[in-house]
Amino acid sequence: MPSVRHVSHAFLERQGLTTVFGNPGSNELPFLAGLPAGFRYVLGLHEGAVVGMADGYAQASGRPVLVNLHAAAGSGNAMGALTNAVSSRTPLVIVAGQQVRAAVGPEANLANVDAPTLMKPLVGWAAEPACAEDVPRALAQAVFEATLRRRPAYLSVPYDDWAAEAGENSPAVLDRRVERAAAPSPAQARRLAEEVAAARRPALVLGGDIDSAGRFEDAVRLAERLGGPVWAAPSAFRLPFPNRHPLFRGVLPAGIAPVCAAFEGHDLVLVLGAPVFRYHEYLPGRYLPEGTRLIQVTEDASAAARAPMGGALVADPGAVIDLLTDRLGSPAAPPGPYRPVPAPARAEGPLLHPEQVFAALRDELPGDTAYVVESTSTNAAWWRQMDLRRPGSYYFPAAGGLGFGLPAAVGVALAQPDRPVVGVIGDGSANYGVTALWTAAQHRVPVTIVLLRNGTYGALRWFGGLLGVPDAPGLDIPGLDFTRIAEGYGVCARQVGGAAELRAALAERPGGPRLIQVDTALTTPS
Ligand code: TZD
Ligand code: CA
Repeated sequence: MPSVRHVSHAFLERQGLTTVFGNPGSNELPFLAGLPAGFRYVLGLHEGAVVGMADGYAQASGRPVLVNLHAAAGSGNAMGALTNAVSSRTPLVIVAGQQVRAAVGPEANLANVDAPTLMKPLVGWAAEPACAEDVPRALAQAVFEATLRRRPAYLSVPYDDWAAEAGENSPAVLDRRVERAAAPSPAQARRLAEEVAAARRPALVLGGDIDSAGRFEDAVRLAERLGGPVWAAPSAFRLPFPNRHPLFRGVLPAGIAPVCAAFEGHDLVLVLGAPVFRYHEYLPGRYLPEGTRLIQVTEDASAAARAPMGGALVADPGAVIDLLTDRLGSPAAPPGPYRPVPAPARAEGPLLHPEQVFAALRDELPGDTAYVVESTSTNAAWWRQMDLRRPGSYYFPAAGGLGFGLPAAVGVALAQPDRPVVGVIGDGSANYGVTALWTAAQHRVPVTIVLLRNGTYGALRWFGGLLGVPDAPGLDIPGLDFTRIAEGYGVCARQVGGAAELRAALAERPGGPRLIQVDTALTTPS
Protein backbone atom coordinates (compact mmCIF):
# COMPACT_ATOMS: atom_id res chain seq x y z
CA MET A 1 0.00 0.00 0.00
CA PRO A 2 1.50 3.41 -0.91
CA SER A 3 1.93 6.09 1.75
CA VAL A 4 -0.31 9.13 2.20
CA ARG A 5 2.68 11.20 1.07
CA HIS A 6 3.14 9.21 -2.11
CA VAL A 7 -0.50 9.51 -3.18
CA SER A 8 -0.55 13.21 -2.23
CA HIS A 9 2.57 14.01 -4.24
CA ALA A 10 1.15 12.08 -7.19
CA PHE A 11 -2.11 14.01 -6.96
CA LEU A 12 -0.34 17.38 -6.91
CA GLU A 13 1.75 16.33 -9.89
CA ARG A 14 -1.33 15.33 -11.89
CA GLN A 15 -3.01 18.63 -11.10
CA GLY A 16 0.09 20.57 -12.16
CA LEU A 17 0.74 22.03 -8.72
CA THR A 18 4.47 21.41 -8.82
CA THR A 19 5.79 24.87 -8.01
CA VAL A 20 5.63 25.25 -4.24
CA PHE A 21 6.13 28.59 -2.49
CA GLY A 22 7.01 28.01 1.12
CA ASN A 23 8.78 28.59 4.36
CA PRO A 24 8.97 25.31 6.25
CA GLY A 25 9.36 24.29 9.87
CA SER A 26 9.82 20.97 11.61
CA ASN A 27 6.13 20.06 11.15
CA GLU A 28 6.42 20.49 7.38
CA LEU A 29 9.54 18.42 6.73
CA PRO A 30 7.78 15.02 6.44
CA PHE A 31 5.58 16.41 3.63
CA LEU A 32 8.71 17.55 1.80
CA ALA A 33 10.48 14.20 2.12
CA GLY A 34 11.05 12.62 -1.28
CA LEU A 35 9.43 15.45 -3.25
CA PRO A 36 9.52 14.12 -6.83
CA ALA A 37 12.07 15.59 -9.23
CA GLY A 38 9.51 17.63 -11.18
CA PHE A 39 8.70 19.79 -8.16
CA ARG A 40 10.28 23.21 -7.61
CA TYR A 41 10.37 24.61 -4.08
CA VAL A 42 10.63 28.41 -4.04
CA LEU A 43 11.80 29.38 -0.57
CA GLY A 44 10.66 32.70 0.85
CA LEU A 45 12.22 34.06 4.01
CA HIS A 46 9.00 35.36 5.57
CA GLU A 47 5.46 34.08 5.14
CA GLY A 48 4.18 37.46 3.94
CA ALA A 49 6.67 37.32 1.09
CA VAL A 50 5.84 33.65 0.44
CA VAL A 51 2.14 34.42 -0.01
CA GLY A 52 2.87 37.60 -2.02
CA MET A 53 5.09 35.67 -4.43
CA ALA A 54 2.55 32.85 -4.71
CA ASP A 55 -0.24 35.37 -5.29
CA GLY A 56 1.68 37.04 -8.13
CA TYR A 57 2.60 33.66 -9.59
CA ALA A 58 -0.98 32.34 -9.43
CA GLN A 59 -2.45 35.52 -10.92
CA ALA A 60 0.10 35.66 -13.75
CA SER A 61 -0.14 31.95 -14.54
CA GLY A 62 -3.92 31.82 -14.13
CA ARG A 63 -3.57 28.59 -12.12
CA PRO A 64 -3.93 27.43 -8.51
CA VAL A 65 -0.63 27.38 -6.64
CA LEU A 66 0.61 25.38 -3.67
CA VAL A 67 1.83 27.27 -0.60
CA ASN A 68 3.65 25.50 2.22
CA LEU A 69 3.53 27.27 5.59
CA HIS A 70 4.51 26.48 9.13
CA ALA A 71 1.80 25.94 11.77
CA ALA A 72 0.34 28.73 13.91
CA ALA A 73 3.21 31.23 13.91
CA GLY A 74 3.98 30.80 10.22
CA SER A 75 0.34 30.76 9.13
CA GLY A 76 -0.34 33.80 11.33
CA ASN A 77 2.48 35.69 9.63
CA ALA A 78 0.76 35.06 6.31
CA MET A 79 -2.59 36.57 7.26
CA GLY A 80 -1.89 40.14 6.10
CA ALA A 81 -0.81 38.92 2.68
CA LEU A 82 -3.85 36.64 2.51
CA THR A 83 -6.20 39.64 2.69
CA ASN A 84 -4.95 40.62 -0.77
CA ALA A 85 -5.25 37.08 -2.15
CA VAL A 86 -8.87 36.94 -0.93
CA SER A 87 -9.75 40.21 -2.66
CA SER A 88 -8.04 39.28 -5.92
CA ARG A 89 -9.77 35.88 -5.74
CA THR A 90 -6.47 34.06 -6.06
CA PRO A 91 -6.70 30.25 -5.73
CA LEU A 92 -3.90 29.57 -3.25
CA VAL A 93 -3.77 26.05 -1.79
CA ILE A 94 -2.07 26.35 1.58
CA VAL A 95 -0.77 23.14 3.12
CA ALA A 96 0.55 23.69 6.64
CA GLY A 97 2.19 21.28 8.99
CA GLN A 98 0.77 20.32 12.35
CA GLN A 99 2.31 18.55 15.34
CA VAL A 100 1.83 14.75 15.40
CA ARG A 101 -1.76 13.89 16.24
CA ALA A 102 -1.04 12.73 19.79
CA ALA A 103 0.76 16.01 20.61
CA VAL A 104 -1.94 18.49 19.54
CA GLY A 105 -4.24 17.98 22.54
CA PRO A 106 -1.48 18.43 25.13
CA GLU A 107 -0.35 21.53 23.22
CA ALA A 108 3.21 20.46 22.50
CA ASN A 109 5.43 23.21 21.18
CA LEU A 110 4.43 24.13 17.59
CA ALA A 111 1.03 22.49 17.84
CA ASN A 112 -1.63 24.61 16.13
CA VAL A 113 -4.42 23.94 18.60
CA ASP A 114 -7.35 24.87 16.40
CA ALA A 115 -5.72 25.26 13.02
CA PRO A 116 -8.81 25.75 10.78
CA THR A 117 -10.28 28.38 13.11
CA LEU A 118 -7.09 30.44 13.02
CA MET A 119 -7.45 30.91 9.25
CA LYS A 120 -11.20 30.80 8.76
CA PRO A 121 -12.11 34.46 8.63
CA LEU A 122 -10.00 34.78 5.49
CA VAL A 123 -9.76 31.49 3.67
CA GLY A 124 -12.82 30.08 1.93
CA TRP A 125 -12.28 26.61 3.31
CA ALA A 126 -10.04 25.27 6.09
CA ALA A 127 -9.74 21.79 7.54
CA GLU A 128 -7.62 19.29 9.35
CA PRO A 129 -8.49 15.77 8.17
CA ALA A 130 -10.08 13.52 10.80
CA CYS A 131 -7.58 10.73 10.15
CA ALA A 132 -4.43 10.12 8.11
CA GLU A 133 -6.28 8.04 5.56
CA ASP A 134 -8.39 11.06 4.61
CA VAL A 135 -5.40 13.31 3.79
CA PRO A 136 -5.20 12.68 0.01
CA ARG A 137 -8.94 13.28 -0.41
CA ALA A 138 -8.80 16.40 1.78
CA LEU A 139 -5.83 17.71 -0.21
CA ALA A 140 -7.86 17.25 -3.38
CA GLN A 141 -10.73 19.06 -1.74
CA ALA A 142 -8.43 21.96 -0.84
CA VAL A 143 -7.31 22.25 -4.47
CA PHE A 144 -10.88 22.14 -5.79
CA GLU A 145 -12.27 24.45 -3.11
CA ALA A 146 -9.61 27.05 -3.96
CA THR A 147 -10.24 26.68 -7.67
CA LEU A 148 -14.05 26.60 -7.62
CA ARG A 149 -14.45 29.39 -5.07
CA ARG A 150 -11.41 31.31 -6.30
CA ARG A 151 -10.38 31.88 -2.73
CA PRO A 152 -7.40 30.59 -0.69
CA ALA A 153 -7.98 27.23 1.01
CA TYR A 154 -6.07 25.89 4.02
CA LEU A 155 -5.23 22.32 4.96
CA SER A 156 -3.50 21.48 8.24
CA VAL A 157 -1.86 18.04 8.27
CA PRO A 158 -0.39 16.38 11.39
CA TYR A 159 3.08 15.40 10.31
CA ASP A 160 2.82 11.75 11.30
CA ASP A 161 0.08 11.38 8.66
CA TRP A 162 2.44 11.61 5.69
CA ALA A 163 4.22 8.30 6.37
CA ALA A 164 0.95 6.49 7.18
CA GLU A 165 -0.45 3.97 4.73
CA ALA A 166 -2.95 5.39 2.31
CA GLY A 167 -6.30 3.63 2.29
CA GLU A 168 -7.08 1.31 -0.59
CA ASN A 169 -9.49 3.89 -2.01
CA SER A 170 -7.04 6.80 -1.76
CA PRO A 171 -5.72 6.52 -5.34
CA ALA A 172 -9.26 7.31 -6.53
CA VAL A 173 -8.46 11.01 -6.08
CA LEU A 174 -5.75 10.78 -8.73
CA ASP A 175 -8.32 10.63 -11.51
CA ARG A 176 -10.58 13.38 -10.23
CA ARG A 177 -11.33 16.30 -12.45
CA VAL A 178 -13.57 19.05 -11.10
CA GLU A 179 -14.69 21.92 -13.30
CA ARG A 180 -17.19 24.69 -13.22
CA ALA A 181 -19.35 26.16 -15.95
CA ALA A 182 -21.31 29.26 -15.13
CA ALA A 183 -23.03 30.40 -18.29
CA PRO A 184 -26.43 32.07 -17.78
CA SER A 185 -29.51 30.07 -18.71
CA PRO A 186 -31.10 30.94 -22.07
CA ALA A 187 -33.85 32.91 -20.29
CA GLN A 188 -31.35 34.84 -18.16
CA ALA A 189 -29.23 35.55 -21.22
CA ARG A 190 -32.21 36.83 -23.17
CA ARG A 191 -33.37 39.12 -20.36
CA LEU A 192 -29.91 40.55 -19.83
CA ALA A 193 -29.39 41.17 -23.53
CA GLU A 194 -32.78 42.89 -23.74
CA GLU A 195 -32.01 45.13 -20.78
CA VAL A 196 -28.67 46.15 -22.26
CA ALA A 197 -30.09 46.67 -25.75
CA ALA A 198 -32.90 48.82 -24.33
CA ALA A 199 -30.50 51.15 -22.48
CA ARG A 200 -30.13 54.58 -24.07
CA ARG A 201 -26.84 55.45 -22.37
CA PRO A 202 -25.22 52.34 -20.89
CA ALA A 203 -21.98 52.54 -18.92
CA LEU A 204 -19.65 49.61 -18.40
CA VAL A 205 -17.68 48.99 -15.20
CA LEU A 206 -15.04 46.27 -15.35
CA GLY A 207 -13.39 44.56 -12.40
CA GLY A 208 -10.03 42.90 -11.98
CA ASP A 209 -11.67 39.51 -12.59
CA ILE A 210 -11.94 40.42 -16.28
CA ASP A 211 -8.16 40.53 -16.60
CA SER A 212 -7.63 37.53 -14.29
CA ALA A 213 -9.95 35.49 -16.50
CA GLY A 214 -8.11 36.47 -19.70
CA ARG A 215 -11.04 38.58 -20.98
CA PHE A 216 -9.21 41.91 -21.46
CA GLU A 217 -9.47 41.86 -25.26
CA ASP A 218 -13.03 40.50 -25.25
CA ALA A 219 -14.01 43.41 -22.99
CA VAL A 220 -12.68 45.83 -25.62
CA ARG A 221 -14.85 44.16 -28.28
CA LEU A 222 -17.95 44.42 -26.09
CA ALA A 223 -17.27 48.04 -25.17
CA GLU A 224 -16.84 49.03 -28.81
CA ARG A 225 -20.21 47.46 -29.63
CA LEU A 226 -21.88 49.23 -26.73
CA GLY A 227 -20.15 52.49 -27.64
CA GLY A 228 -20.50 53.87 -24.11
CA PRO A 229 -17.91 54.84 -21.53
CA VAL A 230 -15.90 52.23 -19.62
CA TRP A 231 -14.53 52.51 -16.11
CA ALA A 232 -12.41 50.18 -14.01
CA ALA A 233 -14.16 49.35 -10.73
CA PRO A 234 -12.94 51.25 -7.64
CA SER A 235 -9.80 49.97 -5.86
CA ALA A 236 -8.60 48.27 -9.05
CA PHE A 237 -6.09 45.45 -8.53
CA ARG A 238 -5.74 44.56 -12.23
CA LEU A 239 -6.29 46.65 -15.34
CA PRO A 240 -9.26 45.17 -17.26
CA PHE A 241 -9.15 47.55 -20.27
CA PRO A 242 -6.50 49.57 -22.20
CA ASN A 243 -6.14 52.73 -20.18
CA ARG A 244 -5.75 55.11 -23.17
CA HIS A 245 -8.58 53.59 -25.20
CA PRO A 246 -10.95 56.40 -26.29
CA LEU A 247 -13.86 54.84 -24.38
CA PHE A 248 -11.91 54.44 -21.12
CA ARG A 249 -12.73 56.95 -18.39
CA GLY A 250 -10.27 55.67 -15.76
CA VAL A 251 -10.52 53.88 -12.44
CA LEU A 252 -13.67 54.94 -10.61
CA PRO A 253 -12.96 56.97 -7.48
CA ALA A 254 -13.41 54.84 -4.35
CA GLY A 255 -16.15 56.91 -2.68
CA ILE A 256 -19.95 56.72 -2.78
CA ALA A 257 -20.61 60.32 -3.88
CA PRO A 258 -18.03 60.51 -6.68
CA VAL A 259 -19.12 57.13 -8.09
CA CYS A 260 -22.70 58.42 -8.18
CA ALA A 261 -21.53 61.60 -9.94
CA ALA A 262 -19.63 59.60 -12.56
CA PHE A 263 -22.82 57.76 -13.57
CA GLU A 264 -24.89 60.94 -13.97
CA GLY A 265 -26.89 60.75 -17.22
CA HIS A 266 -26.58 56.97 -17.61
CA ASP A 267 -29.70 54.83 -17.41
CA LEU A 268 -27.81 51.54 -17.03
CA VAL A 269 -24.55 50.61 -15.34
CA LEU A 270 -23.35 47.13 -16.21
CA VAL A 271 -20.71 45.88 -13.76
CA LEU A 272 -18.74 42.85 -14.92
CA GLY A 273 -16.38 40.90 -12.66
CA ALA A 274 -16.29 43.25 -9.66
CA PRO A 275 -17.87 43.77 -6.27
CA VAL A 276 -20.36 46.68 -6.09
CA PHE A 277 -18.26 48.55 -4.97
CA ARG A 278 -15.04 48.49 -3.00
CA TYR A 279 -15.16 52.04 -1.68
CA HIS A 280 -12.30 53.38 0.43
CA GLU A 281 -12.64 57.05 1.44
CA TYR A 282 -15.97 57.59 3.19
CA LEU A 283 -17.66 60.18 0.98
CA PRO A 284 -21.36 59.68 1.67
CA GLY A 285 -24.15 60.32 -0.79
CA ARG A 286 -26.64 58.48 -2.98
CA TYR A 287 -25.34 55.22 -4.41
CA LEU A 288 -26.70 55.94 -7.89
CA PRO A 289 -28.31 58.90 -9.65
CA GLU A 290 -32.11 58.97 -9.82
CA GLY A 291 -33.27 56.68 -12.62
CA THR A 292 -29.96 54.80 -13.05
CA ARG A 293 -30.19 51.02 -12.89
CA LEU A 294 -27.26 48.77 -12.07
CA ILE A 295 -26.70 45.14 -13.03
CA GLN A 296 -23.75 43.23 -11.62
CA VAL A 297 -22.42 40.02 -13.17
CA THR A 298 -19.96 38.17 -10.99
CA GLU A 299 -18.94 34.61 -10.25
CA ASP A 300 -18.53 35.56 -6.60
CA ALA A 301 -21.88 34.71 -5.00
CA SER A 302 -20.94 36.52 -1.82
CA ALA A 303 -20.13 39.71 -3.73
CA ALA A 304 -23.56 39.49 -5.37
CA ALA A 305 -25.28 38.92 -2.03
CA ARG A 306 -23.61 41.76 -0.14
CA ALA A 307 -23.94 44.52 -2.75
CA PRO A 308 -26.11 47.34 -1.36
CA MET A 309 -27.99 48.06 -4.58
CA GLY A 310 -28.80 46.86 -8.07
CA GLY A 311 -29.58 43.52 -9.64
CA ALA A 312 -27.05 40.73 -9.76
CA LEU A 313 -26.47 37.65 -11.85
CA VAL A 314 -24.06 35.07 -10.47
CA ALA A 315 -22.44 33.85 -13.67
CA ASP A 316 -19.15 33.92 -15.53
CA PRO A 317 -18.68 37.54 -16.66
CA GLY A 318 -16.63 36.25 -19.60
CA ALA A 319 -19.56 34.18 -20.82
CA VAL A 320 -21.76 37.27 -20.49
CA ILE A 321 -19.26 39.33 -22.50
CA ASP A 322 -19.45 36.70 -25.26
CA LEU A 323 -23.21 36.54 -25.34
CA LEU A 324 -23.70 40.32 -25.30
CA THR A 325 -21.06 40.82 -27.99
CA ASP A 326 -22.84 38.27 -30.18
CA ARG A 327 -26.25 39.82 -29.72
CA LEU A 328 -25.34 43.50 -29.99
CA GLY A 329 -24.21 43.38 -33.62
CA SER A 330 -21.50 45.59 -35.09
CA PRO A 331 -20.36 48.87 -33.51
CA ALA A 332 -22.20 52.05 -34.48
CA ALA A 333 -18.99 54.03 -35.07
CA PRO A 334 -15.27 53.33 -34.82
CA PRO A 335 -14.01 54.26 -31.36
CA GLY A 336 -11.45 56.86 -32.52
CA PRO A 337 -7.73 57.04 -31.75
CA TYR A 338 -6.09 56.19 -28.43
CA ARG A 339 -5.67 59.20 -26.16
CA PRO A 340 -2.15 60.70 -26.21
CA VAL A 341 -0.13 61.00 -23.00
CA PRO A 342 0.42 64.48 -21.55
CA ALA A 343 3.91 65.87 -20.92
CA PRO A 344 5.07 64.71 -17.48
CA ALA A 345 4.82 67.19 -14.61
CA ARG A 346 8.15 68.36 -13.17
CA ALA A 347 9.08 68.98 -9.57
CA GLU A 348 10.85 72.08 -8.26
CA GLY A 349 14.46 71.38 -7.26
CA PRO A 350 16.55 68.26 -7.79
CA LEU A 351 13.90 65.58 -7.09
CA LEU A 352 12.13 63.79 -9.93
CA HIS A 353 8.38 64.08 -10.16
CA PRO A 354 6.83 60.56 -10.15
CA GLU A 355 5.31 61.42 -13.55
CA GLN A 356 8.85 61.74 -14.94
CA VAL A 357 9.66 58.29 -13.57
CA PHE A 358 6.54 56.77 -15.11
CA ALA A 359 7.13 58.52 -18.45
CA ALA A 360 10.59 56.92 -18.45
CA LEU A 361 9.10 53.46 -17.80
CA ARG A 362 6.55 53.97 -20.55
CA ASP A 363 9.13 55.13 -23.10
CA GLU A 364 12.07 52.86 -22.26
CA LEU A 365 10.40 49.53 -21.50
CA PRO A 366 8.69 47.18 -23.98
CA GLY A 367 4.93 47.55 -24.47
CA ASP A 368 4.22 44.14 -22.95
CA THR A 369 5.91 44.92 -19.63
CA ALA A 370 3.95 43.69 -16.60
CA TYR A 371 3.94 46.20 -13.74
CA VAL A 372 3.33 45.35 -10.11
CA VAL A 373 2.62 48.64 -8.38
CA GLU A 374 2.76 49.37 -4.67
CA SER A 375 3.33 53.08 -4.40
CA THR A 376 0.34 54.75 -2.91
CA SER A 377 0.74 58.52 -3.26
CA THR A 378 1.58 58.27 -6.95
CA ASN A 379 -1.70 56.81 -8.18
CA ALA A 380 -2.84 59.86 -10.19
CA ALA A 381 0.63 60.36 -11.67
CA TRP A 382 0.69 56.70 -12.71
CA TRP A 383 -2.56 56.78 -14.67
CA ARG A 384 -1.70 60.14 -16.28
CA GLN A 385 1.52 58.79 -17.73
CA MET A 386 1.04 55.11 -18.49
CA ASP A 387 -0.19 53.58 -21.73
CA LEU A 388 -1.05 49.95 -20.98
CA ARG A 389 -2.60 48.03 -23.86
CA ARG A 390 -1.91 44.37 -23.04
CA PRO A 391 -3.63 41.87 -20.74
CA GLY A 392 -1.85 41.25 -17.45
CA SER A 393 -0.06 44.60 -17.49
CA TYR A 394 -0.95 45.80 -14.02
CA TYR A 395 -1.17 44.31 -10.51
CA PHE A 396 -1.86 46.17 -7.24
CA PRO A 397 -2.51 44.82 -3.70
CA ALA A 398 -6.16 43.88 -3.96
CA ALA A 399 -7.10 44.59 -0.34
CA GLY A 400 -4.64 47.46 0.06
CA GLY A 401 -2.37 45.31 2.25
CA LEU A 402 1.20 46.43 1.73
CA GLY A 403 3.84 43.75 1.29
CA PHE A 404 2.32 42.37 -1.90
CA GLY A 405 4.16 44.45 -4.49
CA LEU A 406 7.75 43.40 -4.20
CA PRO A 407 7.07 39.67 -3.66
CA ALA A 408 4.32 39.59 -6.30
CA ALA A 409 6.70 41.14 -8.85
CA VAL A 410 9.04 38.21 -8.19
CA GLY A 411 6.12 35.77 -8.50
CA VAL A 412 4.87 37.29 -11.76
CA ALA A 413 8.39 37.15 -13.22
CA LEU A 414 8.71 33.48 -12.19
CA ALA A 415 5.39 32.70 -13.87
CA GLN A 416 6.14 34.68 -17.05
CA PRO A 417 9.89 34.37 -17.61
CA ASP A 418 9.66 35.76 -21.15
CA ARG A 419 7.87 38.95 -20.19
CA PRO A 420 9.59 42.04 -18.74
CA VAL A 421 8.36 42.52 -15.16
CA VAL A 422 8.80 45.70 -13.13
CA GLY A 423 7.85 46.36 -9.52
CA VAL A 424 7.10 50.03 -8.84
CA ILE A 425 7.48 50.17 -5.10
CA GLY A 426 7.36 52.97 -2.50
CA ASP A 427 10.02 53.30 0.19
CA GLY A 428 7.35 52.57 2.78
CA SER A 429 5.80 49.59 1.02
CA ALA A 430 9.13 47.92 0.25
CA ASN A 431 9.77 47.11 3.91
CA TYR A 432 6.78 44.80 4.26
CA GLY A 433 7.96 42.32 1.62
CA VAL A 434 11.64 43.10 1.22
CA THR A 435 12.85 39.55 1.88
CA ALA A 436 11.55 38.54 -1.55
CA LEU A 437 14.71 40.20 -2.92
CA TRP A 438 16.67 37.23 -1.60
CA THR A 439 14.42 34.76 -3.47
CA ALA A 440 14.81 36.84 -6.62
CA ALA A 441 18.60 36.74 -6.25
CA GLN A 442 18.73 32.99 -5.59
CA HIS A 443 16.57 32.15 -8.60
CA ARG A 444 18.10 34.92 -10.76
CA VAL A 445 14.61 36.18 -11.48
CA PRO A 446 14.84 38.91 -14.14
CA VAL A 447 12.74 41.46 -12.29
CA THR A 448 13.38 45.20 -12.03
CA ILE A 449 12.36 46.99 -8.84
CA VAL A 450 11.99 50.74 -9.27
CA LEU A 451 12.11 52.05 -5.73
CA LEU A 452 10.49 55.47 -5.29
CA ARG A 453 12.03 57.14 -2.26
CA ASN A 454 10.20 60.18 -0.93
CA GLY A 455 11.13 59.56 2.71
CA THR A 456 7.57 59.35 3.96
CA TYR A 457 4.26 57.49 3.98
CA GLY A 458 3.00 59.92 1.34
CA ALA A 459 -0.55 58.60 1.05
CA LEU A 460 -1.03 58.81 4.81
CA ARG A 461 0.04 62.48 4.78
CA TRP A 462 -2.69 63.10 2.20
CA PHE A 463 -5.21 61.05 4.19
CA GLY A 464 -4.29 63.05 7.31
CA GLY A 465 -5.44 66.17 5.48
CA LEU A 466 -8.67 64.48 4.39
CA LEU A 467 -9.48 63.33 7.93
CA GLY A 468 -8.48 66.60 9.61
CA VAL A 469 -5.41 65.05 11.27
CA PRO A 470 -2.51 67.26 10.16
CA ASP A 471 -0.17 66.29 13.01
CA ALA A 472 -0.14 62.47 13.20
CA PRO A 473 3.21 61.05 14.35
CA GLY A 474 4.91 58.11 12.70
CA LEU A 475 4.59 59.09 9.07
CA ASP A 476 8.18 59.86 8.07
CA ILE A 477 10.70 57.14 7.21
CA PRO A 478 14.09 58.83 6.76
CA GLY A 479 17.41 56.99 6.65
CA LEU A 480 16.49 54.05 4.43
CA ASP A 481 18.87 53.11 1.61
CA PHE A 482 17.43 50.29 -0.45
CA THR A 483 20.52 50.02 -2.62
CA ARG A 484 22.40 48.72 0.40
CA ILE A 485 19.49 46.60 1.63
CA ALA A 486 19.16 45.01 -1.83
CA GLU A 487 22.87 44.30 -2.04
CA GLY A 488 22.67 42.58 1.33
CA TYR A 489 20.11 40.22 -0.15
CA GLY A 490 22.29 39.65 -3.23
CA VAL A 491 20.50 41.96 -5.69
CA CYS A 492 22.43 44.48 -7.85
CA ALA A 493 21.27 47.97 -7.04
CA ARG A 494 21.94 51.56 -7.96
CA GLN A 495 20.76 55.04 -7.18
CA VAL A 496 19.87 57.22 -10.16
CA GLY A 497 19.65 61.01 -10.19
CA GLY A 498 17.98 62.74 -13.12
CA ALA A 499 15.53 61.54 -15.75
CA ALA A 500 18.28 60.90 -18.31
CA GLU A 501 20.19 58.64 -15.91
CA LEU A 502 16.98 56.77 -15.08
CA ARG A 503 16.18 56.27 -18.76
CA ALA A 504 19.68 54.98 -19.45
CA ALA A 505 19.44 52.51 -16.55
CA LEU A 506 16.03 51.26 -17.69
CA ALA A 507 17.29 50.71 -21.23
CA GLU A 508 19.74 48.07 -19.96
CA ARG A 509 18.44 44.48 -19.95
CA PRO A 510 20.17 42.56 -17.17
CA GLY A 511 19.68 38.80 -16.84
CA GLY A 512 18.87 38.79 -13.12
CA PRO A 513 17.14 40.98 -10.56
CA ARG A 514 18.05 44.62 -10.05
CA LEU A 515 16.85 47.53 -7.97
CA ILE A 516 16.88 51.13 -9.14
CA GLN A 517 16.34 53.69 -6.39
CA VAL A 518 15.16 57.15 -7.35
CA ASP A 519 14.44 60.07 -5.03
CA THR A 520 11.04 61.53 -5.84
CA ALA A 521 8.95 64.55 -4.90
CA LEU A 522 5.85 64.10 -2.75
CA THR A 523 2.57 64.00 -4.66
CA THR A 524 -1.04 63.22 -3.75
CA PRO A 525 -2.88 60.05 -4.82
CA SER A 526 -5.70 61.95 -6.52
N1 TZD B 1 0.38 48.23 6.76
C1 TZD B 1 -0.07 47.43 5.78
C2 TZD B 1 0.32 45.97 5.78
N2 TZD B 1 -0.84 47.88 4.80
C3 TZD B 1 -1.20 49.18 4.80
N3 TZD B 1 -2.02 49.59 3.81
C4 TZD B 1 -0.72 50.08 5.79
C5 TZD B 1 0.07 49.54 6.76
C6 TZD B 1 -1.08 51.56 5.82
N4 TZD B 1 -0.52 52.33 4.70
C7 TZD B 1 -1.28 52.65 3.60
O1 TZD B 1 -2.45 52.30 3.41
S1 TZD B 1 -0.41 53.60 2.49
C8 TZD B 1 0.98 53.60 3.46
C9 TZD B 1 0.75 52.87 4.63
C10 TZD B 1 1.78 52.68 5.67
C11 TZD B 1 2.20 54.33 3.02
C12 TZD B 1 2.98 53.63 1.97
O2 TZD B 1 4.14 54.35 1.72
P1 TZD B 1 4.97 54.25 0.40
O3 TZD B 1 4.11 55.06 -0.67
O4 TZD B 1 6.28 54.91 0.64
O5 TZD B 1 5.02 52.87 -0.09
P2 TZD B 1 3.80 56.61 -0.77
O6 TZD B 1 3.73 56.85 -2.24
O7 TZD B 1 4.86 57.40 -0.11
O8 TZD B 1 2.45 56.83 -0.16
CA1 CA C 1 7.01 56.85 0.33
